[in-house]
Amino acid sequence: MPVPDVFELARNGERRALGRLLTLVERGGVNGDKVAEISHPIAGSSHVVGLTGAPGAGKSTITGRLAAAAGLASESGVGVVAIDPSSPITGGAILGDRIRMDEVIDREGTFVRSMATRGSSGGLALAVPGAIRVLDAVGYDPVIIETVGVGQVEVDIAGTADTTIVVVTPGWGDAVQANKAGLLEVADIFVVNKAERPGASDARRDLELMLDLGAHPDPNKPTWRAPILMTTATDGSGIDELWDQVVAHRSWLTETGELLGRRQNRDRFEMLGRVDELLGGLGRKRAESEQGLALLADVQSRKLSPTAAAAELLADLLES
Ligand SMILES: Nc1nc2c(ncn2[C@@H]2O[C@H](COP(=O)(O)OP(=O)(O)O)[C@@H](O)[C@H]2O)c(=O)[nH]1
Ligand SMILES: [Mg+2]
Repeated sequence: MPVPDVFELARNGERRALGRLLTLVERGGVNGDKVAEISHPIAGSSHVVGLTGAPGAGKSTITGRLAAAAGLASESGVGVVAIDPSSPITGGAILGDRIRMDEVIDREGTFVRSMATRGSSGGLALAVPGAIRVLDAVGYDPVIIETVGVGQVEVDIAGTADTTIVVVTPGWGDAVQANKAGLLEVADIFVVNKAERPGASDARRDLELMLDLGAHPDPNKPTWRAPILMTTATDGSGIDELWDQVVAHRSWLTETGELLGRRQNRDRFEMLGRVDELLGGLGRKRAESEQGLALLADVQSRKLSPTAAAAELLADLLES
């Protein structure tokens, strides 16, 4: 079936059609491009919420709860993208996450998609914005992205989401770890999950101290002080408050014009990412040509440096 027809079905609520579109996005190539071409003009109105934090912090459980809270508040369905860096060997983790989410998610209103690093051409960095765009275009709002912390996967969550939630847990210096990983600067909202455990208020205080130390508000720019929320995702306590803060952050983004700025940045990064991908692809193809192999032989016999060879290859490519 042609891509526009699949897209129409997905817009009419056909979940299998939506699943197909996401698969095309993951695979990349001509059909993936077609999906982007159709979805981009009509996407852009959904709120993209990112959740990040260490494995086991409770991101999936929170995501499920948050999706349920969002589902009550919104007439459009809630889209969830769970990014799992697992290799196929530990692929069970993906299923584990999905089952846990399904326990709390209303199956009708919510669409959950797991994406792994394997199987996507151009990598997740390109596939994830594409998946968000599709969910947005077919009417899911909000779209929630769950991913492990910065530096562990190639997806830059703060560069992808409108609102970034950083999840920490009590007891093992999570706040300090988050700080080291650069998560303090990118967090719009902090969650101390497993708040029923001892040390939860210490974790909160650590975060507050670090936020105070790192705070250098620019008087000429609107500032948002990231709130710190306490949740126990397993029984749902604190989730309504978390959802309220997500909504408040969205309003702040809109009122200050920050939303537009973040999205313009996102478009810019995505376009540049595509430039890298396209040029890289063309260059690698060219490297297989007769001329490319001759250049490689020169590099291997140390007549030519790798950089000089690459420049020569690209110069010819750009001319043709
Ligand atoms: N005690 C407690 N356990 C929790 C809480 N939230 C999640 N968990 C458990 O922590 C484990 C990891 O949760 P999961 O949502 O998969 O974490 P993720 O790896 O960050 O996605 C699971 O066994 C959850 O049931 C909580 O608030 N309190
Ligand atoms: Mg998870």
